[in-house]
Amino acid sequence: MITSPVFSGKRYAVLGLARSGMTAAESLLASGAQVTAWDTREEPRRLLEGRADLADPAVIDLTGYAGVVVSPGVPLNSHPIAAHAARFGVPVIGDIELFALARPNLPAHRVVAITGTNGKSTTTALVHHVLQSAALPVRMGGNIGLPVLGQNPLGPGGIYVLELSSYQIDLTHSLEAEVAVLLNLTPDHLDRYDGFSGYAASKARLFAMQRPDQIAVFGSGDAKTLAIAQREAQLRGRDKVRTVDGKDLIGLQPGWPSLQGPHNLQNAAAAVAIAEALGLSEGQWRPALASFRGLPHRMERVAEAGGVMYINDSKATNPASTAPALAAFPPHPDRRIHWIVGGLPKGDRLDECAPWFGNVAAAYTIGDAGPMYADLLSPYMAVSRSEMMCDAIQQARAAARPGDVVLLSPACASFDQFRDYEARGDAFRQIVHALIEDDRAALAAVCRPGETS
Ligand code: UMA
Ligand code: ADP
Repeated sequence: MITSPVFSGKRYAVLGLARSGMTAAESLLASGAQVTAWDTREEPRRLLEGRADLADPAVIDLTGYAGVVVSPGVPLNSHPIAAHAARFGVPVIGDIELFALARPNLPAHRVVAITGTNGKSTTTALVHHVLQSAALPVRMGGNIGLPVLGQNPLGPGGIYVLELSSYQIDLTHSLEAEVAVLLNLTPDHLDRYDGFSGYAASKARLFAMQRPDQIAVFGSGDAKTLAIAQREAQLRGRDKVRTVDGKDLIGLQPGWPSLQGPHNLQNAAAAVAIAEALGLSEGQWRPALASFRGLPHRMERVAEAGGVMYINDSKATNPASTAPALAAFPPHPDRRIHWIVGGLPKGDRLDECAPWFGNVAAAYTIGDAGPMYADLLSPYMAVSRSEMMCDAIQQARAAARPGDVVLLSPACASFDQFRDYEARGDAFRQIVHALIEDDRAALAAVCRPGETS
């Protein structure tokens, strides 16, 4: 666990006690801070009983508090905590800001901070893999699911690779990342921001926090990202700003089994720029791109049966992240895509996917977005209004011929039918395996009554 003497004797409030909040509370307590903690759920509160004061920071007197540590999942735009803390002049921060404050007391190290609408986890895991393959001391944390304060601190020369969501950046004020990265920007999380511009401005703050001598890396696939890159080049000089398109790596890409598709070219190009900014040579990063083994739920090949490939891309939670999945299988007489799409929609269009509709043999629509997507897609392809994942997979399996691909790439959030994208991907994997193995008990366990045909 990362702790710091700078927190000792100070008073902090912690709102939200899931992964990041609970780790922050534990780190503050271990650092000798006084902690007032709260979660609307009773269960995590109980874990801190006797060690922290249990009270809701949104209603208590915050006089004398050094900060309110808020979890990324607490919507700052609608929750009363922001206005309440402002009344007492107390900063609203997150676990990444605590890490930033702890940095001066850690052994000399560097930080790589990676953000973007899509590709953050893949790029973060890839950079971690590249640095580890070069035998550098490295830790991976942040939005990828591993709170950074829960990591053991590195010795001198270490590198922390952090995946940062816009929510986390909003709660961070002083992170000077030696290398900061923005992969891309497309509309997402619009319930939390004042439009697309508000969301983009949140991401851009990662660079405003850097010192002018630090390196910024940008993807070049969209105008919003390029505009931020241009502004940073004016502010800190072109030699500190790298814009990557991956064209120089196209020839190498066939040798990367887990980095296929144009989106992964962008991720790999960013990873190479980061590696080089950190002083690695081509001899160090090149073999690591080939040995990288992807992450679950991102174009994950879960099974091949009867010549049909089953692919779990549950992490594709918006149309821009589904588009590269459809593009990854160009039309071929012996390979057609059976596309399972839908969930909790982020909008009412699939524009980013439209250029690749020709690659799809049939769509199987599920979840809240199902009826809307069925109407939208039926002029372009055969559509089954499947509603439920079990039915969608069974119908796709029945229609698929050897060589075809059954692809779950929902373009939507998962919360209408599943706990999160991981639960949705796990369900896909379990149903596929149960069907292939003809395991009726396993199938009944995942599919609710009436869901299987
Ligand atoms: N809560 C309250 N009161 C409220 C609202 C919420 O008490 O009014 C409580 C909830 O009961 C919950 C906590 O606050 O216990 C909120 O927790 P959280 O949702 O922030 O969950 P964590 O486990 O701390 O996970 C967070 C990130 N979650 C979100 O951004 C929603 C995780 O990103 C991240 O991996 C983790 O910190 C570690 O850094 C997940 C995510 O979905 C993967 N991120 C979004 C995305 O990738 O699209 C941004
Ligand atoms: P994030 O952590 O930003 O959500 P992931 O690496 O987990 O990103 O990938 C999420 C989804 O986005 C995957 O389904 C993948 O197909 C797609 N994706 C990955 N990288 C990119 C990219 N650079 N551009 C667009 N889509 C991408």
